[in-house]
Amino acid sequence: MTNTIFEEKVFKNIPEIKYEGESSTNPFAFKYYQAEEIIGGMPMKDHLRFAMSYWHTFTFKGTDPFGLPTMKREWDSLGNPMSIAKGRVVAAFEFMQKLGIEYFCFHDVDVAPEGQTLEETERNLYEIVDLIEEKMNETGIKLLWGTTNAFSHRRFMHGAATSCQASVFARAAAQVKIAMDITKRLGGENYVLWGGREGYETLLNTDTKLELDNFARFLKMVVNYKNEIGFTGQLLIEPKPKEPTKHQYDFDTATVLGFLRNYGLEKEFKMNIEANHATLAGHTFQHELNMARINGALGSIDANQGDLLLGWDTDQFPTNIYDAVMAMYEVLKQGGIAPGGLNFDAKVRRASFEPEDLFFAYIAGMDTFAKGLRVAYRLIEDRILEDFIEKRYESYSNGIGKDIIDGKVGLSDLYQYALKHDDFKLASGRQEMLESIVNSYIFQTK
Ligand code: XUL
Ligand code: CO
Repeated sequence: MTNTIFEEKVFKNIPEIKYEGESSTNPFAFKYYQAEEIIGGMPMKDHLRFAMSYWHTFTFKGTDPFGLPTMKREWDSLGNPMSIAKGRVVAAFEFMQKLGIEYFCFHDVDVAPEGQTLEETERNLYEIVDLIEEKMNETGIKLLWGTTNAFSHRRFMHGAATSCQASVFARAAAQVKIAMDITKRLGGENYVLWGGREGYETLLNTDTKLELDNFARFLKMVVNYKNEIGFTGQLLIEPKPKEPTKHQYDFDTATVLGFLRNYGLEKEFKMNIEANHATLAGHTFQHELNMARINGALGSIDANQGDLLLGWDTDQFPTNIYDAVMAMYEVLKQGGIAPGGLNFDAKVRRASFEPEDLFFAYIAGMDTFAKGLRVAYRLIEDRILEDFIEKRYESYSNGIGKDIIDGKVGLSDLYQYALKHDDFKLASGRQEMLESIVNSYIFQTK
């Protein structure tokens, strides 16, 4: 079936992307990403676990609030929506193979058109899933995570699990059920819940208590269903502070952790941290990764970047090396990202409309994170930050500091101590010195 969709390979003019090293000027080559190179006893590809986002790469057409589609895609000329959907699958697997990407992620609606009824939608979806499964078997490419889109359709205008309409809650639940079934069938290693419209626009019409309780009820159903079908993957929540709604309940990692703990769900979910969502929340990418990590909740990463001059989710390919270093630093400190990975939840700009641009974008993102991994690994190996931080807090390893840590003292004891000790032995934080060292690691690491 698959061979009859296109007469020739879709990306026939593009070579297989190989590693050529730092001095290469070939735009169709990796300069830093060498999949099999061992770093710290593990191939780079297993540290990074790169995934392709189906929606941005194969479904996105270059529209924005002011403009029509710009992308030139061969599959769009295949006629009816189901043929286009099949063409996308064939093209997507060819694309991943050319880049050596071993994972992908998708929402139900990215891969198959919605029908008039839920039944028809489900039929369409399973027809495409059959083809996806065939291609996965043929190529060995795996599913990092599946999810459902419960935010684009007009039925979700008031939310999905937090909608004021119970029938919409039910529809969202049905979609999650189907998407979880599919994720399990395809051997997905994670299942993601991003609360696209789980939030509110105005408190004039919103019962926040009921909405939050319902959101928790929904997540409990997800956990129950996971156990019912024996899905062994990791459940992930993806924090985002705003957009599409003005205020989203999954604002950031700290908010989500508080919510999960409030409803006794903290053992069931980890975070899928997205760089652009972190910056929209007024945090750095590293802050969000760090908060998740120290709370044992760092599950996976949506690797992209925003534009700090624009106040919305621009979902650009990650090219900022500093952010990539510090992101990989957090990943290494937690002992790896598996079973999560690095999903490029990123899209090419609408003026980058040619198929080649998709390759350039992924090469840029993969090289940035590969170099980030190399630098972060060396920083940790040389204990550059660790030794400094250890020394900075050494007052807690003996004397009164140790008593505080051991819970041996209270306010009265500390009052007595403070009466006698007002020499605070403060030391410089040395921020600029550390920044300079990190820079030299970036400059010098091959
Ligand atoms: C939206 C976003 C989503 C999730 C999956 O900002 O990041 O694409 O990653 O629904
Ligand atoms: Co995302």
